[in-house]
Amino acid sequence: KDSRMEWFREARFGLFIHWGLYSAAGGSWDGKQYPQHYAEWIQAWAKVPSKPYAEALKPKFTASKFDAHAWASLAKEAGMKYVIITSRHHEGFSIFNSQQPYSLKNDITGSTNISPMGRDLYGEVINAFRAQGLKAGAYYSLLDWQHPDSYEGLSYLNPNPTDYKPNHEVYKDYLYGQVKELANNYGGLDVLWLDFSSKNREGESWGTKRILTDLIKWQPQIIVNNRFWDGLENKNGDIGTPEKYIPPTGLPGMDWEVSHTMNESYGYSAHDQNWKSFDKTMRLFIETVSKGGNFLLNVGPDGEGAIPEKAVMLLQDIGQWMKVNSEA
Ligand code: FUL
Repeated sequence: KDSRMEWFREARFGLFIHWGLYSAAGGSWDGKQYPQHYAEWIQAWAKVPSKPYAEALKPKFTASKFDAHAWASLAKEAGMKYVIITSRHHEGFSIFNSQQPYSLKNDITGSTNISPMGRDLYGEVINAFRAQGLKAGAYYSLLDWQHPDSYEGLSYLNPNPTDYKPNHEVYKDYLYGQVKELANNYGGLDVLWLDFSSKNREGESWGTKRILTDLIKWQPQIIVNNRFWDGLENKNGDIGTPEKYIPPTGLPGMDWEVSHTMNESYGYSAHDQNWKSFDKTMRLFIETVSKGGNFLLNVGPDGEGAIPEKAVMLLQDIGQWMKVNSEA
């Protein structure tokens, strides 16, 4: 385990990217603004079934301004050592080109893969960051709001026909198949960041044993976070993942990483303008690192793939600070 954790313990600083259909909604639905926190939950906040959700947002999720190399340079210049990007969030739409059978139960037009034609946005990000020498990992949601065989969640919005009984085995195979693709089709996977199992949804609900047993064969160096309930070698995963919160005494006996947002939300929200100052961000960063954790700082690009200007500026300022303060 120590050898797997080596780079992570040195890394200290990473980039979290939340990017999916929700990014194209920008925190509003039908002209109504929803709370700043967690704009990637807009489908749940606005109670939108998957079909109209996908129909409204797919055309807006163009990635027309997206430049993977620019993102990677921005992160590298800021002193970051790794990236974690949402391959698929709770909404159930993937930015990687999955070959897994997807559900069209909700009459979703076309595929649940949302990369624009001919592209694989997840792959572009992973390759660009790895090319710059950064480690790269996938955030992958265990919850799925569109799959007919997933567990509860938003299924009340996408009711199955009354004679349909969800078969969770089908869903487990789907998870297994997608993780297999992420681990094998992109030249490497340094972290699998699963999100999340709740009470009464322990590892075996997701088919943990099978996934983890094979995952370590596919990627012997992989690090898995603790939101799967059962982790590799450690009941609670390789890394603890406090969210927008720094535990006062760190997480004794465990490697960990705090994810923090620059404004309030992880996913892009046009009306969330509550940006943290450079000073505030650095205080959080330094506090985290001084307590033994890594700082995973989030950006939420919009549906065109533009990172908000304020976020870009903050990363550039951090880069300046790093240059002045690094030992090298
Ligand atoms: C949470 C998710 O529900 C949020 O949307 C976000 O991805 C955060 C990092 O993890 O559990």
